[in-house]
Amino acid sequence: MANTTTNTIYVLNGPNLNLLGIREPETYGHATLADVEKLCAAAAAQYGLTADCRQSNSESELIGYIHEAREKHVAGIVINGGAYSHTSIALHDAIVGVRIPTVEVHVSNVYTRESFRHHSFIAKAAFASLCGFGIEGYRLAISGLAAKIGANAIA
Ligand code: CA2
Repeated sequence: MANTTTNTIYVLNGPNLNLLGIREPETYGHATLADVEKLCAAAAAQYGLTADCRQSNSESELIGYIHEAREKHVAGIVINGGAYSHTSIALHDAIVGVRIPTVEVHVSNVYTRESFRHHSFIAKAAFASLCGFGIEGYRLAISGLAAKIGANAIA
């Protein structure tokens, strides 16, 4: 059977990102996860893509979503792995394993924060990483992903 990719992208948010806008606004801003998902839907639509947004506090569930992306022939992945970015070889391996173009996003500038946030296992598996743009980073990630997969802006 032909392995045709769909026009769906997965936007995956990891642990504690459900708290966006609820606490620590000085670090993460005032926008909520619902705002992020709305932004992603609109940004994806500009390229004729559909953003399927998921959030999980479970490493295992996030790995399941990445595997599901391959089974469903998803065109690309935008992932904010939260703190698992800094710890999870398993997420790294899942992204490498599915061979789907993946962009890493962080809301905050992880390099101006604690040194334990300076390393990302996900970054080694992603074709690009963005941080420090606040939730605008998701729009930039989708735009870059669209270019990578050859999805053009629609009029
Ligand atoms: O800057 C990012 O997007 C992070 O991925 C956010 C993670 C953090 O562990 C990463 O180092 C960088 C944290 C998720 C959000 O956690 C919150 C906790 C309390 C209130 C609001 C958000």
